[in-house]
Amino acid sequence: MKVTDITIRHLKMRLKHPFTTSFGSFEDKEFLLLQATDESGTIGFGECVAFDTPWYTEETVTTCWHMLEDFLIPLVLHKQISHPDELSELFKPIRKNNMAKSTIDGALWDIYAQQTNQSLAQALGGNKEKIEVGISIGIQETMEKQIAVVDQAIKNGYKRIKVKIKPGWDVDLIHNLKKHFPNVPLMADANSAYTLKDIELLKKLDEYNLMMIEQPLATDDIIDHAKLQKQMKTPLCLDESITSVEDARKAIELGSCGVINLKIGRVGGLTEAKKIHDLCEENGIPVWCGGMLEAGIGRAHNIALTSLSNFVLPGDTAGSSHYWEEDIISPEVIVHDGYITVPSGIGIGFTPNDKAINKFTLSTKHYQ
Ligand code: OSB
Ligand code: MG
Repeated sequence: MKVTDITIRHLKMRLKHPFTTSFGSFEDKEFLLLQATDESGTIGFGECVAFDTPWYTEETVTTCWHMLEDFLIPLVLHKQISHPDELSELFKPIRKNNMAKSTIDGALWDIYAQQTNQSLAQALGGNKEKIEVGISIGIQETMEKQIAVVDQAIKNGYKRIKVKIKPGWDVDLIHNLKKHFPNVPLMADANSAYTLKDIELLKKLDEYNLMMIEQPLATDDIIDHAKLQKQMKTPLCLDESITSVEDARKAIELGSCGVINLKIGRVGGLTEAKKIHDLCEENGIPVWCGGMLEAGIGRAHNIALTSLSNFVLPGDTAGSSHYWEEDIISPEVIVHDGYITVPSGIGIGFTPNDKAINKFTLSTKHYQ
């Protein structure tokens, strides 16, 4: 393939419910949508998962647009590329900026799948017909509200419940949830809100038989996580700390975690995500697919990735209607009894909804 045209759109979509984590709240999702056309006219889409604030990682909508426009798009336009894996070599001179890189990687994997007449899931080597779905629930204003929201999610059939914790909203929360829902697969995500000074508090969580505790310590740490893991029986799951297959290798070697949350954007694209998946599989580390409050294109890519064999735990890719009044793909992502069917149509298996995309677009720019 040879990409001849790229369009970047900046979209803003209102979340149905604000989403609150230990680091802040989201009411809207602003993001970039990249459309790449190759010389034969095949069109692929990539969704940039970066937020408009640098709270989760350092990248934002604006830094991604800058990296794409000034560095990444010029490396790709009019180049002969036979497989999206080649992007890792092309992008090597550019440090980090994984979410920006992943935006192009996603569009090229979409084109590649279409040109080889496969679904994106097949192109990636996935073999599941359906995937198990969990849900990530933000911090609520009161315990009553939190219990009610968890109750509703269980009734909606989600296969595991993840709640967000932060100092002052942790042991008591988990205690209450376990009391109300003793048999529900439950986990907690701290988004780096603690340090090793909190070890006694974190060890209290060991009593509750959580499936795992996600990213309790610093965003770039694997050393302290290894120390903590040695003192806890609950598996730790790394999210923010894993940005590459090298990070994953080191974390596994050190014993920093028992589980890895894989996010395509955080690791720089589907090619790197596959490498991490394979490494974890070889080492007996289960993975699951994390979420970035994606709109439909990003959601479709997550579903395709989750069809790989070592995604053995339910992920955070919930249905479109959990987040949006209207999504930007047709059909929307639907959850049935806690499962999403992996589409078998070629490419991502969902059609971008031009009308919805236009409605949510704030600005557009073309590159040739
Ligand atoms: O840490 O996984 C996270 C949302 C925003 C930023 C970070 C995270 C999350 C989620 C929500 O947990 C996942 C989703 O529903 O898309
Ligand atoms: Mg997380």
